[in-house]
Amino acid sequence: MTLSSIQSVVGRQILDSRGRPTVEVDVSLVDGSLGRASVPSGASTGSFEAHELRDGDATRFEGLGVLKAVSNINNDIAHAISGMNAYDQRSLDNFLRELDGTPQLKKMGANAILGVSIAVCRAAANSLKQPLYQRIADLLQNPTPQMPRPMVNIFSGGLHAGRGMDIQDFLAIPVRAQSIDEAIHTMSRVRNAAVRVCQKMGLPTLLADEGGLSPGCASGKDALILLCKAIEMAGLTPGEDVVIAIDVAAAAFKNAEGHYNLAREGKQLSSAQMIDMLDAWVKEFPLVSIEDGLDEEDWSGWQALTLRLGKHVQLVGDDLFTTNPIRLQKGIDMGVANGVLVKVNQNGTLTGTLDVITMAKKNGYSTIISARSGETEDPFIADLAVGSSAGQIKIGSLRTSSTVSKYNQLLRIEAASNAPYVGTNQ
Ligand code: 2PG
Ligand code: MG
Repeated sequence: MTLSSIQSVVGRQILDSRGRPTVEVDVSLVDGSLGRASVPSGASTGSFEAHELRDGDATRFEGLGVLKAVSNINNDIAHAISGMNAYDQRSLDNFLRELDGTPQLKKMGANAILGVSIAVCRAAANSLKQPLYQRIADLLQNPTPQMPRPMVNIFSGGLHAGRGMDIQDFLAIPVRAQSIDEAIHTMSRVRNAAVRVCQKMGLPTLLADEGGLSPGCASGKDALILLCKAIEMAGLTPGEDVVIAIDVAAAAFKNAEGHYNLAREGKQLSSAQMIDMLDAWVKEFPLVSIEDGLDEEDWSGWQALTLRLGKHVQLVGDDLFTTNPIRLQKGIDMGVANGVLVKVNQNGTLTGTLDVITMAKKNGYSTIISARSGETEDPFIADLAVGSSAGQIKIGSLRTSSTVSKYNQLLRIEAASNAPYVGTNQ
């Protein structure tokens, strides 16, 4: 036992931003340092994500309880990692994977393992009297932490808004801003103007799962027009001050016959027709980033999409890669996509996530640290984005405390650190 040894591990069930149960973990070290972490949860999940262990007891929280995962933390995991050195994150994460013994962490639950992994990282940062982002930078041997550029959800559809629109996310990216503070202000202007545009057009302004609006546009093109209007109404120029990203989340509407079923539009498209549609949007709008433009198993479609648009558009794999090194390697080998969405709970451990970021960067893929549509007030991903110099972060909209907690953490880090904003000189 040394001062940085793990002394206690306590898991509990708390609620996420959708009011569903999730895991929270407290880790304490011999020197008295504490680390707390809670685990996010997706709605449009990729099939190859690490396994979220749910109780399945229909009498409690509609089967979504996480008491089994909590019990795994408080018994097997707490017992097994007691006395381990919290400074050795890689050994700890490897050990947790071995303890589980399944590739998708089905036995302990990725929610159990991830909660412990992040709580240990925080406890170690506290023990070392380091900001969390600096601890992450040290784990990556990254000498230059950097503030990320945010992509901010303005309009939602898909599984985040009762399928009110076929395409899941319409996001704004501030390209003129020179600091996170200015970037957030620019996005706040767009978000507020979006409300005014919707009100003017008689469209609903109630919040979707990630704090964006769900105007229920009949087509993706209509939503892009609406977003450009919001940017203009904010007194900003689309394409100059603010550009656009979308998350198609195509796996959520690919049907059993292999067609992309745009139900709101009443259209069934082939892979090639989807690519034509996305290409047309890129030509007509300042659309610079497309996530999950095709299904997670449509590898040949992805190759064609990358050949067509990959030179000048960021093509991001989320459900496609699921923050999984094997899937990312396949994408690299096949020339598929040029960006990776990074979600800690898709991978299951912090070290595994950092390894995916390293692999992406080595191969020239951009990295976007992303929240899930079910979040807690834990701002961990803000520190992860800065410490890994990921370049970009996707958090949701500028509403609700689970989302705003991350933006606020970025503001705190910017105010207290020398980390330059992405794209500014270092
Ligand atoms: C996504 C995320 C966030 P979810 O698809 O990128 O928008 O959603 O957490 O539901 O997978
Ligand atoms: Mg996505």
